[in-house]
Amino acid sequence: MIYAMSDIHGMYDKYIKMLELIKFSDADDLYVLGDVIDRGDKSVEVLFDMMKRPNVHPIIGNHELMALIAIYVKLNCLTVEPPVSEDSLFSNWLVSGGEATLEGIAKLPNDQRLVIIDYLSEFVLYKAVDVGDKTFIMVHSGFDNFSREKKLSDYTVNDLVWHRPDPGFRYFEDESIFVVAGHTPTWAINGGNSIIHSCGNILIDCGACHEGGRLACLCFDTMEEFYI
Ligand SMILES: [Mn+2]
Repeated sequence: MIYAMSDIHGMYDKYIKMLELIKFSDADDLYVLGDVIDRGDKSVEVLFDMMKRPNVHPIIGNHELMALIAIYVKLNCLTVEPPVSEDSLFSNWLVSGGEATLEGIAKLPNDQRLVIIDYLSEFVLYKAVDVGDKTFIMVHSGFDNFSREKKLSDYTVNDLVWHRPDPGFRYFEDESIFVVAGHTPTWAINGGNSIIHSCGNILIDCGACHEGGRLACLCFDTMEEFYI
């Protein structure tokens, strides 16, 4: 079976309970649509579990992007031009929930810190899978600057991780193509905490790290929805 979940946000216990609920096995694949880290206090634990499973496939979210830029700038691997300062990048990540993640990373021995940074660097921008007669395009937030004429590879990382969706907007004419995204919690769209299906959009961030929110998981083979 092929599954997707999103916006785990350091909620390790919910993530593990979900793997148990779906009886996740070596024969399955799980796509994680970004924002694995920040806000919750067990981001490092989630990342270490994901990386030991070759059938868990991470896609980048804005929180991984913020973390990577902040960390690379601190490590002098990346320079930034004014008016963006090193400090503002770092504090921006920290106030966006990065503090808990940084604390988790800081507790690790040096070699393990690098393992985390390497793993975050491997997150891909998007992924498309065919299941039966449907195609699921998975991306953290949806598509900014969308055009039906563009190829998926034409979008920048910022187009893919910061977009706020319009659930009434159909991206692709072909109704067998679905865009699966997280990033915007469902409570901010319709006040609910269940997966939203609308005009070829499937929005699966049900607010795992928010009060009253849930971690959602969707099975593409059966379209069954799971919640913790
Ligand atoms: Mn996000």
